[in-house]
Amino acid sequence: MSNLSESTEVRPTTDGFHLVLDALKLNGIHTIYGLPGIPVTDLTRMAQAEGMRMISFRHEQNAGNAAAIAGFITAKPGVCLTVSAPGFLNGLTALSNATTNCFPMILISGSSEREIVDLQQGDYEEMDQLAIARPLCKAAYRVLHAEDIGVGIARAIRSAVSGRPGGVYLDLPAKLFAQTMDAEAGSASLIEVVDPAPRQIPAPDAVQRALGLLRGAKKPLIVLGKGAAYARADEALRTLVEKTGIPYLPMSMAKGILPDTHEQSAAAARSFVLPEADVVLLIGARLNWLLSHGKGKTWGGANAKAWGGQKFIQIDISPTEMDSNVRIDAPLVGDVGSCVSALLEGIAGQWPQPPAEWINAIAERRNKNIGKMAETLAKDPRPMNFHSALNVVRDIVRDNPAAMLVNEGANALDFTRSIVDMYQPRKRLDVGTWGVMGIGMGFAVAAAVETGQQVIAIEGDSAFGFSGMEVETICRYGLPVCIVIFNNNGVYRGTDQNLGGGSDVAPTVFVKDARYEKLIEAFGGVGVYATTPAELRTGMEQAIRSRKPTLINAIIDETAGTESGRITGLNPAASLKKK
Ligand code: OXT
Ligand code: ADP
Ligand code: MG
Repeated sequence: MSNLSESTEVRPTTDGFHLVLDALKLNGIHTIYGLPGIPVTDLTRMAQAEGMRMISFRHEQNAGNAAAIAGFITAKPGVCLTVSAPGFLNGLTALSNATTNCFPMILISGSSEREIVDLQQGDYEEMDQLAIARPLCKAAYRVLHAEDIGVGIARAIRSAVSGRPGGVYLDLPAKLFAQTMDAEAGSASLIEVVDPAPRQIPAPDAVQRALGLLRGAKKPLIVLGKGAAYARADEALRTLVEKTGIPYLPMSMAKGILPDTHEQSAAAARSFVLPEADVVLLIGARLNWLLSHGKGKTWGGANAKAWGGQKFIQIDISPTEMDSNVRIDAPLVGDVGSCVSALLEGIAGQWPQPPAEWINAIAERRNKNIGKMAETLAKDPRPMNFHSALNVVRDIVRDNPAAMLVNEGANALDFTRSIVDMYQPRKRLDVGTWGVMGIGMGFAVAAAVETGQQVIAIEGDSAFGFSGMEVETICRYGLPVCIVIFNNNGVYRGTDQNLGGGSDVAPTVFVKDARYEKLIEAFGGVGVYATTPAELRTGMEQAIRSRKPTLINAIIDETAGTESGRITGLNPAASLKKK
């Protein structure tokens, strides 16, 4: 009897949908950025029903960018959810960009049925997504059975955040979601990942080698990269800089680890310190194009050869980063926190401060540049230019140091980077390693959602166009985002001519005097048209006071920009001109 009653007892079941959500929640992931459609519409509904935050976008690329930067901001993988084939492809640029920038992110995409896809029988949105994603991310997995969902999510999380962080693809075919299994067994199959990003302690001899090199330096320099910002070793980094007295250069997204106003910042003497330094300690910064690959004119060129060139110490979690461009004399492989702590232990006693000539020479150069900049910023030209507009943004950020600053464009990017000081770590979010346009609104949404802080997005008018429709998303969720479009009527500037003399405008030129502010008004946000710094200031102050979604169309002199901003020389035609 009792056997019979046991066998007929109806035990609760769970399904693929809920296992995915439960696995994410179990690992502290409570927000999904994405876009609904077959086969994930119900997953988005159920996510809300289960108490998760489902931020729904207008285009998957922006949802992907949001997830990627959420990963950078929180050091947990940001999750993006897309539909099959086209939705997946739309998310892929962001996944790839996340991997390039070492941001932890998981792109979860629904996909069509394996049996049909593999025989290429023309399923709805058919595509072999796993194969396409694999070369573009750090790891790619597919789950076919409900009981493997826990393992799939655990592997995705670990892959995204351990070692060098990056993007992970998780392929979930439509059929998986409707699979059911015993609820208790389902719950037991989930994995709460223990220590997903283990510390990586550097070898003691590597620490001694690095200290030896640093101790002997006459012109030492520290370069802080976004890996240092990501590592959240802010106090240790500050102590290292201040205790050693070594000047430091922050890469773009490392600005604010120490306040840009710190007296040891060499940012305003960049082109002086790079070729002059004799020992450079790179902390979470790669010697890629942004650092001229560690060689050539930027680093002393022919002169460097004469005195033997710079010696490099590099702290990085990825061992294969060493020697990627030039010899690394003292590789220090480990996480930034552990490596910097180990260095600090080694310098616990007396540490020789850098020679006064080096410090004074940097100060002289820095003060000269800052003085020159102050003169330029004090001007009030009509029409407004990048400098006079950024003078306002600079004040606003100084007065609101906790605000998140999103920044993209060419001139709008480069001028903002050098003019707007940052005061706190991980506040500046920008185009990163690829110099990619289109991160703006996705980053802005995630910055607001993840931190609750005011977001200020400084956007070139071209840059904004890549993700502009997300102003509706910003209004829908009522996010405290103040978008400022630096409107100079085009890509780089608005004055190019059609070289063929035809009636089409030049490829870089947009509609003149476009009224971008009306875009946000369509969705109930606040639009501001600003032609003077005073109008810009009032608009930004009101946006911050009200925390209302605001778009300020800041009209900038259309002749003010230069081709590609500060990287003109990378245009192929620049080398033609030299010949
Ligand atoms: O030492 P020197 O004397 O040299 O001076 C330096 C510092 O010492 C000094 N400085 C200071 N002075 C005084 N005070 C302070 N506080 C201070 N701080 C610094 O200032 C100078 C400069 O300092 P910086 O910036 O540190 O040094 P430098 O030499 O510039 O650094 C070198 C780099 C390489 C590290 C730096 O330049 C950098 O980080 N650059 C990033 C560049 C980048 O990524 N650009 C974006 C890409 S451009 C292009 O690709 C664009 N596209 C094509 C496209 C893209 N990207 N993506 C996609 C998906 N499709 C297409 C497009 C379409 S940009 C673009 C749109 C452009 O149009 P918009 O309308 O959007 O924008 P506008 O141009 O505004 O019109
Ligand atoms: P930037 O563009 O600011 O110069 P990069 O993106 O080029 O910075 O470099 C970031 C580096 O930081 C990458 O090589 C990455 O492996 C490394 N990194 C990321 N997180 C950590 C960490 N926690 N500890 C050590 N290195 C890290
Ligand atoms: Mg422009």
